[in-house]
Amino acid sequence: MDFHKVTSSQEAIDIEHKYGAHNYHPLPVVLKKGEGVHVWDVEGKKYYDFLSAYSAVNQGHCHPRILNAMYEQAKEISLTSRAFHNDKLGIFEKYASEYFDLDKLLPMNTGAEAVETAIKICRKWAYEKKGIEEKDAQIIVCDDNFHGRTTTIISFSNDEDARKNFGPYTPGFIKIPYNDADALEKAIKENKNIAGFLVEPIQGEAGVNTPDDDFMQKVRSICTKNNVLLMADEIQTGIARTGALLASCGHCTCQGHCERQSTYAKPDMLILGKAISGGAYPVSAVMADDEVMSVIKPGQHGSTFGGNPVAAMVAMEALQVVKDEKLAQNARRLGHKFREAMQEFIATTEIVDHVRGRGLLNAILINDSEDSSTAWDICMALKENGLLAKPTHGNIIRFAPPLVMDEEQLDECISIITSTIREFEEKLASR
Ligand code: IF1
Repeated sequence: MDFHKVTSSQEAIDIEHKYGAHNYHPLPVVLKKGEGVHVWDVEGKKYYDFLSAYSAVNQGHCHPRILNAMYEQAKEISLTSRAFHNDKLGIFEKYASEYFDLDKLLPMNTGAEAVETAIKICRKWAYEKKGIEEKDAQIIVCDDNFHGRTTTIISFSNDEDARKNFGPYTPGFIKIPYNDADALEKAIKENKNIAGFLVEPIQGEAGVNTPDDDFMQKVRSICTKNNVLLMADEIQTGIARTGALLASCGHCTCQGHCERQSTYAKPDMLILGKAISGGAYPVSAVMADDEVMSVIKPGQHGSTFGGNPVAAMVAMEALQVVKDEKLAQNARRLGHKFREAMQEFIATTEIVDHVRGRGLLNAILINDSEDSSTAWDICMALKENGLLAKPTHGNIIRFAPPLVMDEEQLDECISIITSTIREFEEKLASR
């Protein structure tokens, strides 16, 4: 069937505006093709992708091994539902269990579904294993969190855009400041019904809010001491993005010479999504040891697509690519280089306040108010100069290229970013 093909970016934008819900405000660029660190728009203009679909495309666009895994499985059988077994799910579960050193995996599709799954398991564990009275379980979360957009998840968000007029909200959550282990200890001491602590090892949407190096280690020991489940949302920070396999656990693929190995903590529940599939197919998962995962019995949780054979094969190949191509090591090395180069540049400009991040999850803070259009305007100028990035929360620009980037490409991108901001600053000064 020959469906209509758009002949211009503007036509695509117009059709989307007329027939699509307006739940996003994208940069005015229409992408048609992706390969590795590059994407092309409808008119054939080439860009460096510095967002990687919010860290889903860590392995690069259209990775041949991942695409092949998807095609080879899809032409055998794509979906069985869990009413029957399929010949790939168990293989994936075993592969992931050995890869992340946790006994079991519960497969879902989107990140929010995996976060919801973790919340349900945590509550069930609290009632059936910890002995908290049913319906009294409380889960501690952090200010400025982002864990997805379902009704329960936005119930504990403090982002008014994400939660306003979506009530009534789900109860059972207590908020503490991010990067504050003492506040966690205090909240647990003050409430006997604490079931778990849900946390991003680095807060992506909050603007790559990077905690103290020992934050996760501290919360690990507090949770252990108080029999509280540590739930690490690694949907955006996981799969080598921050220069280790996981931002919160020491199982990085550098075989132990990771400079931060000792500060890491292994979560009781590991929540994965996005790059677990290299962005080729929706795959997410919750992983936990038997003591926790055993609370889920047949018929108590599930999903039509969760654990389908295509998801299984795509995820295994995507995870194997991370190891074979040493993406964690590459992200760590190039991330240091990126932040050093940006620090040098920042010393020569008024418009950028600082750079922060780990591995290839970084952000710059623009010296302007949150509601100014400066960050957006800089991203528009970057787009003109062949690099795509998007502001998060007003005056912060997140920089997260695919982890397959090489040094020469990074040097070119650093040059595009610094020259664009320089140009932008000069234009501002001449007004
Ligand atoms: C959007 C943000 C990023 C996530 C973490 C769970 C999820 C996400 C740490 C849910 C998803 C995406 C969602 C997407 C934009 C993007 C995002 F800006 F929304 F906050 F990355 F920072 N935990 N993040 O980052 O996973 O259900 O989307 O598969 O909703 O606009 P999902």
